[in-house]
Amino acid sequence: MSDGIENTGANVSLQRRAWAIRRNALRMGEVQGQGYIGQALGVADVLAVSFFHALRFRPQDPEWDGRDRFYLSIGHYAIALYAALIEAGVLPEDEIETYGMDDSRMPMSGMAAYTPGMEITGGSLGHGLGIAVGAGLGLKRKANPAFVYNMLSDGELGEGSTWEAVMSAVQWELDNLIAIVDFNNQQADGPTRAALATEPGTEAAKWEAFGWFAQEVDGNDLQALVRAFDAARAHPGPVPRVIICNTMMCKGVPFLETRDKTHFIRVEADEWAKALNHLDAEVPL
Ligand SMILES: Cc1ncc(C[n+]2csc(CCOP(=O)(O)OP(=O)(O)O)c2C)c(N)n1
Ligand SMILES: [Mg+2]
Repeated sequence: MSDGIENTGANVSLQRRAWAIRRNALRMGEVQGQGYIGQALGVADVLAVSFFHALRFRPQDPEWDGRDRFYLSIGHYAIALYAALIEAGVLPEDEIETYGMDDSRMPMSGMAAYTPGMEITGGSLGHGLGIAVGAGLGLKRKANPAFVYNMLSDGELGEGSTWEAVMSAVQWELDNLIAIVDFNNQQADGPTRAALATEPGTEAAKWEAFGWFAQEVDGNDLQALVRAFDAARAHPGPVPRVIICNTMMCKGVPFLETRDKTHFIRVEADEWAKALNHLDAEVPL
């Protein structure tokens, strides 16, 4: 491999990567009997494309200076990122059984100091994009060509600090910044649009109005995601880029997809096996 192209996805399909991410997340959820499983299942396709198509990184050297940064704003999505980092070989699979336990490297809310590949501590929502703006600016000043990806949630669009970061990124012409919004239309107490709508206009139009190159895609369609991630990286203008990913909470496990409250799920002991069996019934090549 040439220097820098370090993602390991060449011979494994993205379908298989997404399947493995869902499976790893379910196994972690089972350790605690509960967790942010709906988010992990929903965003698995976005993470598969991020880690196994878009990002340049070295699994054995997570702090390589040339890596693309992946900043997870949403600390409660840590289970999803661990699932991807395990599949990427940054974290070992046998640590799944420590998930959420004392002294684990995989606490339930993401902590940068604990976990290789967890670049920021994102539990207090609304700060990830601002941190990414600072990192993007720093990389440019050091002439480091790496990109900064920030995964944030639709709930974070209700935070004023997110929109300060949106404006700053344009001011600083951060063409190395790619925001990924997991728009599952859910937040802690119900539908996002009911809590604080970021419309009028489509979500993409809002970001465009601020000067971003914006795309809106089905976040559970791997091919659409590949196209959007490629276009985000290749866009020629001196502007930051956003991909708004419309995802479905609990995607891939039908009996969870239809649950009413999915922000934090408690799953009965026998249902974990049911969920895993459902995934295992059809293993993508
Ligand atoms: C600044 C801040 N306010 C409130 C919370 C509590 N909180 C944790 S997750 C969450 C929901 C945020 O929306 P979103 O991330 O879209 O939720 P999800 O899609 O995961 O249900 C809230 C309000 C927090 N972590 N940080
Ligand atoms: Mg949400």
